[in-house]
Amino acid sequence: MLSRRGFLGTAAVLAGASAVSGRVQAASIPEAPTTTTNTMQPPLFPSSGPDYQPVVTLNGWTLPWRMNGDWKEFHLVAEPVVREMAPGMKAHLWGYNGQSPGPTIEAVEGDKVRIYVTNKLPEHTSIHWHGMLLPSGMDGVGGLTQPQIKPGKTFVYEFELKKSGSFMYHPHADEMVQMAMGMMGSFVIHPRDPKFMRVDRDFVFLLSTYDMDPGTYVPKVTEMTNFSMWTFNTRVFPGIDHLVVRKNDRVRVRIGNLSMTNHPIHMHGYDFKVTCTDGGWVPESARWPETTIDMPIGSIRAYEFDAIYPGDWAMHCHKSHHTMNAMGHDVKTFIGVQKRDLAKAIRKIVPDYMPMGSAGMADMGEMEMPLPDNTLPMMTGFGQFGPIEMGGMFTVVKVREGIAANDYRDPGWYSHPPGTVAYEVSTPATGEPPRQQGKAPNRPAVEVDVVKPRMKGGHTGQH
Ligand SMILES: [Cu+2]
Repeated sequence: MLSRRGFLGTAAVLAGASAVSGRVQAASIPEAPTTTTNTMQPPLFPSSGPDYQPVVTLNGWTLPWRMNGDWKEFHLVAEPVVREMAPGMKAHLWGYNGQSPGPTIEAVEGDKVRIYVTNKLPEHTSIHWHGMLLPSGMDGVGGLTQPQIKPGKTFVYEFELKKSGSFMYHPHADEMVQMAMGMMGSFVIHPRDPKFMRVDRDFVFLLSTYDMDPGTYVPKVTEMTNFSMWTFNTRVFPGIDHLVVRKNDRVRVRIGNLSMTNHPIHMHGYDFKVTCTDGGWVPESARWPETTIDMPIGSIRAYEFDAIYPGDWAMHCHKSHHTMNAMGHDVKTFIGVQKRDLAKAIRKIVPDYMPMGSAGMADMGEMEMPLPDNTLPMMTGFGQFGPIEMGGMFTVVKVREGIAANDYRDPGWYSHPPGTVAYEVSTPATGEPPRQQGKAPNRPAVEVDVVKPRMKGGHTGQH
């Protein structure tokens, strides 16, 4: 599914190119592979150098490289892209090599990397390598450590990977716009010792947010707080890949937060420990059990667990508005309001009018509401028992017996062993709910003044 962009042009052949130095001496710039695929691509196993278990990127891919002497060479192209956030909705973003986020870069501790960056955006850019230990002039801060990369130009970054761990890349040029437009990617450095912190499955993705009104295609780049699309790797439920895991595998999940708010990422069914941040590996003595990791802004957390409990386990941001898709912020709360009479009156003017949400909003998960083009339902998606009523930052960790190593294909919904699913009982006729008789012993009675709730503008909230 990867296509070859072809050679982007031959750089000037340098005299004495056999001498090893830190300068570019390649006869040509490496190809820049590109893809328009937005499903998880298979892991890219190393063909030379130390062995490692490659990562898989949710709804993403790893950038192929080439060896040139002892340099590992990559080529990123910053450019406008179209990203499908979930079937039915496409966003016009900026990204790298055909997608947003850009491809994951993978290399090994001690590698010397040479990363070509070609700018095909309408404005200048740069790339900062978040969390890396490198020479100041390779840090990618436009104006501070290098000139900006003008449209049509190619720059080269060269540095040695000093330590293993989880990192990211993003522009440090017109950042507010370029990050709001989706310019970012993951950068994973594997330990030189193949046995150190080895896992069987290693997932990576970024948290990012976009302000897109229903029916629009381009995020509003000036938004500071009021985002509407909450994404794992710029995908929303039900468009986010599931994390398919073989029972008893050691699993790592690396999450980077390049959004403008924190996200408490919660995984069901397990407890686990953070083993790595963008600062490095966490010593064993400093880890504590968690079921929710509050992801700070501009940082990475990787957690690990042994996949001993089979099942379909939800994994999501615990801010409930972040498991919703764009709704427009003027949706009113109608819980408790009897809208039947109102609806009758409105239908005389608008025949299709349908009152919503007087019990809650769950009915929206099931209803096929007419939506503007390029708009996802606010809450949607179906599981084996019915509507899941989610959107945004929600996916499923599927732990299964009997799948092959490195097989990430969707195994379908979990087949629950008999007697292990919550079930309905026939409801006995109920009388008065039981009440505690008398006062609790040795405790003084408390007089409570019941204050009538204040009514707003004469509206009682009930009829
Ligand atoms: Cu969140």
